[in-house]
Amino acid sequence: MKIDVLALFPEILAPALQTGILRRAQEADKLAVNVHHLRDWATDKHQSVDDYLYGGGAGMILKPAPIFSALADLNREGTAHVIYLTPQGTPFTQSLAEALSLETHLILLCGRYKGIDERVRDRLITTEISIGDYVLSGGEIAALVLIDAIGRVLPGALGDYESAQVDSFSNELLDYPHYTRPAEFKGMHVPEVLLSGHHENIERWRYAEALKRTAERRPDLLQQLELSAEDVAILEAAGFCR
Ligand code: JEW
Repeated sequence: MKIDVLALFPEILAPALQTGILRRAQEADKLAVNVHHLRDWATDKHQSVDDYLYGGGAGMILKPAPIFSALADLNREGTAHVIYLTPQGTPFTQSLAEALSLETHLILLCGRYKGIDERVRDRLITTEISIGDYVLSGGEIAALVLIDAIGRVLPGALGDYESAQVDSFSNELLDYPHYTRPAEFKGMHVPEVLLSGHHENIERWRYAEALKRTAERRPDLLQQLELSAEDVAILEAAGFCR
């Protein structure tokens, strides 16, 4: 997987790309990330990349010419999936991360100020993606979120993702509570079942905790699932009625 990032503040991405799973994915040649400075494609003597809005109004947007030149250079083959991060995009989800991890070449365009000229969207953007319903000051951090989520599901990048998937319910439910040593800390005890060594009971307990936590915190997620009779029994016993 090759990812080109086009940004006005490329330095925002560097430390995260050099850390942890993303670093290892790149060292293992599963992932190649190149961050480019949009200003390198500016042509006037002031290297300007932004301009005022036609029709008036406060603020600036990124002008089309530098972005068109940059994307012509970065997408010479014409095969890249070109993504613009914006609050107006398709919501980013784990399944979208998994789908994008199968692409060979992504280009992530990071806007700044009040966004980009609409003609960039019309002509050059394959997909607009939103990482959530809040307004960032630019697309760089959103791009980083995408790269991080995609990087850790790349085939062979983690070795842990496959094993994380061993919990058959980890895709659809919130995670269950985790504990490590000591068994008692400041008067708080680790649930007895986890100390029992009884793997079937442990798995049942974890499943029930995940189900209850999802019902409590994310009823919207639960709504999308087909609940079994056992699930309903667990939820009713915990005082959740449907
Ligand atoms: C995000 C890129 C570029 C993505 C998610 N858009 C916009 C906008 C901004 C300020 C004022 C008016 C409009 C900020 N902004 C961005 C925000 C991505 C840009 C400029 C972004 N949240 N925020 N999910």
